[in-house]
Amino acid sequence: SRGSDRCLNRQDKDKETNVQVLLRCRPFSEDELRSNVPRVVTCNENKREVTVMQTLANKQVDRVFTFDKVFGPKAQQRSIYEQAIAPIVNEVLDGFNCTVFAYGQTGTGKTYTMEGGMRNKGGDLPAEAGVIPRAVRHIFDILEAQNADYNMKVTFLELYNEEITDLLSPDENSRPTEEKQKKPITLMEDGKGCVFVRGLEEESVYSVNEIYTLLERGASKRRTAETLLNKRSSRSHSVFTITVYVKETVIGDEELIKCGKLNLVDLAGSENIMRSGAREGRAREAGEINKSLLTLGRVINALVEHSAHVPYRDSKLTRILRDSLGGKTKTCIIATISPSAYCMDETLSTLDYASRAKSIKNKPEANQK
Ligand code: ADP
Ligand code: ZZD
Repeated sequence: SRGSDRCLNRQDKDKETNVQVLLRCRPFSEDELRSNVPRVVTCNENKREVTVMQTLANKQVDRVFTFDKVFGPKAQQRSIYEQAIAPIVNEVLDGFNCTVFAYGQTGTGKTYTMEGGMRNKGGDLPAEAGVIPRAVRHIFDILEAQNADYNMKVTFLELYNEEITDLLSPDENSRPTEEKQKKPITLMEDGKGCVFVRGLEEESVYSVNEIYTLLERGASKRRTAETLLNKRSSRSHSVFTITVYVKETVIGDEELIKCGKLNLVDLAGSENIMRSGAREGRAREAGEINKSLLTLGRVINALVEHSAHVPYRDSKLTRILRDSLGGKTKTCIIATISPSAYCMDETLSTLDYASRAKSIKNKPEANQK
């Protein structure tokens, strides 16, 4: 039904929503403060504006960008969660699929935003906890308060060099021998053209502590991979997915299950896009590393320009997250930047990319079961 896609009726048009784009600028680090690194970025949270101060031929030519929300260097993890992510989690519990992407140059706070740091172990959420642990806690709090009959599953994968690693698969060494054989991870398509990842460890979880144990396993698996290959984390994408099924209490004996999915995506550093374009002739690996990031940019461009062909099939990332770009999922992109003059070129490129993404339209639809 290609034709009907383009010829939307009034009712369909009403359901269209733009991809939400948020901007977060990190604070200067202690090192940067000590060495007096010049600042070129200023944020006006009330006006939702970011300004990059630029001098060209002795003339001040500032560039101003507007986003759906702007978070300056003082913004706390908690306030970003409450203002930007909590409403999304509520939609997941209403049966929608939602995706949050973090996009930006390495070192600008993608992982800090999505995962966060952990200073005070145990007990309550640390102030530095990011979107993932907060979303998990929030979902449990709501379901427990509703006394809901629910089932929750999580998966955590890393995509590096077009290869998927399961961050939750049990340690090879602690497995019984007959199970030691690695499950191959492949992308499969269902009858409706929806892509899913087959062979991933899918863990049912019933408490916040269980999830933390899984996150710890994921974080430690990733650290091992990073040790074996330096810089892997800046070149890889990680996708944490929570799927929630809630049994609806219906009058009569009909049983309804509401299902919602939340994808939390920490993308490879955006500097990898330009680099791979510039060094075409290098090792095949280098090109492959960034295929998913390059294709993501091409998919965004195709959607923005209403091209007839959107190259979703050209990379694993865009196949897995196809529905998040132009599909039925509600999508939010958090673009992260540094305030420093030394990062200005990358910052401008991130701001341009994020601005373009603002005009992508999705048609969110609640899941039916
Ligand atoms: P990325 O994932 O984009 O490469 P990181 O999340 O690793 O970047 O952040 C780089 C460094 O900056 C880390 O030490 C992180 O703790 C710190 N950082 C990033 N954003 C913030 C922030 N908003 N507040 C405080 N520290 C931050
Ligand atoms: N950003 C840290 C992990 C890292 O790169 O190692 S912080 C959060 C989401 C997904 C995976 C891990 C975490 C993280 C954590 C750290 C160490 C052990 C377990 C989990 C975390 C941080 C704050 C609250 C909960 C989890």
